[in-house]
Amino acid sequence: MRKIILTVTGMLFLSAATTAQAEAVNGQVTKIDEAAGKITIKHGPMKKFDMDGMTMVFRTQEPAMLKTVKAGDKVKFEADKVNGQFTVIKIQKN
Ligand SMILES: [Cu+2]
Repeated sequence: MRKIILTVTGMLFLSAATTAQAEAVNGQVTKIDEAAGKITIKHGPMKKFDMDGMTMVFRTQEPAMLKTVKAGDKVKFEADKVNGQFTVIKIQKN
């Protein structure tokens, strides 16, 4: 019984680690449109969306995010689909 509990704990830990890793995506900002609250990012593969690397436009959850980065910055970001649109949830300069 003890062995089973340890195994389950290990699996939970692994799946949590995998999820966190899949969410942090590397990219480079190519354009910022503060008025529209949008950001264009050349991003690496995003497992979460089964998407290869590409350059695309994201909405932002908070427009204030756009003041923390500029075109040309290499970033790490997290994205989600909000109301069917790809949206940056978190972004951080590398
Ligand atoms: Cu994409």
